[in-house]
Amino acid sequence: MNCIKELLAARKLPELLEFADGTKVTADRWEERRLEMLDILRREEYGYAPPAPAYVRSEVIQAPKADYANKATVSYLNLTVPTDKGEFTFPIAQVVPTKRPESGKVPTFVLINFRPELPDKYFPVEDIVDAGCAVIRIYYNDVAFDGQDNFAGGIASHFDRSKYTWGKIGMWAWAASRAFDYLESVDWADLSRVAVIGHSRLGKTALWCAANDTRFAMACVNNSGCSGDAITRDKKGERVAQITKNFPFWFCDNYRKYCNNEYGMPFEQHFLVACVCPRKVAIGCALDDEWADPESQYLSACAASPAWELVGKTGIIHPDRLPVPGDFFHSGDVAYHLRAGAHFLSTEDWRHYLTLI
Ligand code: GTR
Repeated sequence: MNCIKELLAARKLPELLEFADGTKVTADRWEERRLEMLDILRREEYGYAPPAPAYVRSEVIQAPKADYANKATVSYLNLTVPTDKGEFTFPIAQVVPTKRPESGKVPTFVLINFRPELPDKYFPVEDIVDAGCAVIRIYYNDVAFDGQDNFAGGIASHFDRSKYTWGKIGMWAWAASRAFDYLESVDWADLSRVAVIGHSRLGKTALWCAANDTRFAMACVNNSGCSGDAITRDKKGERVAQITKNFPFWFCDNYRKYCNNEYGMPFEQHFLVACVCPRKVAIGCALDDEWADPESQYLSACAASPAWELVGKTGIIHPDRLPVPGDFFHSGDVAYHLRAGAHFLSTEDWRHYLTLI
């Protein structure tokens, strides 16, 4: 029996390795296909974002200070970017391990988080610096308010909606890319090992960010579920109808067309996962997170994997069965883990991501 193949066939997914005109995708044309899928996802789901700004200016607002038994240096900065309507500024926190290798450069996470506090239940600072990694933390409401404000505040108010149709997921993702712009100006970040990480709606954001911005070596996508990593067709828990009713401002207006019409979508969420190929994706799931649906997340990792195989990398390497809590499939470029417990970005999840960066 070929268990996973059968489960995938039942979802009747649109072809990953076929161009919209039906032509088969070959290894040398993978990038072309990736850009085609990104365009579909921008048009139908997340909206179009402005291009990268001409500059990112940084200003220290709280000078570097040793903390966490002096294992980390913590500072706070403002990042400022030009927009269509003047400059826009948002704060970041920066945590750099005091002990660094001879090169002085360390792998770095860009964490888009729900709260500005440090430490935070989703931000285990000591575990991260003990693993030799740095973090740039963005507090998402500093970029765009997570609520219905008719795009009147934050970065949204700096661009015309007739020009850019982006929803809030797109805005938070765009800000994470600005953090990468800033990293290009520091001497301590290993730019070949920068991961973007987020949980839940911010897991969707991390995945969308890495799909668009090829400078990120890895996306750590924690419990992202609906409109993130999970296959939408026949998904359990949250569906397009609920997410677009409760959070219409996360997406572009087109996405609403697919309420109760998932089979009409000319795309699926494994397209989004595959847009990170040939770089790494780490998908983290929780057993009790039925709203996200770990099975649909796993199937998505499996369905996206042929992209990596096409270009000579490895997709998810897994047994031919559904995962059980404690499973982690980390030997391929598409990594997946399932832990016990509820919807959360736990230190246990972080430990997986820290081994993968
Ligand atoms: C839920 C939402 C999910 C997920 C979650 C979160 O209410 O339905 O898609 O994003 O919020 O971000 O915590």
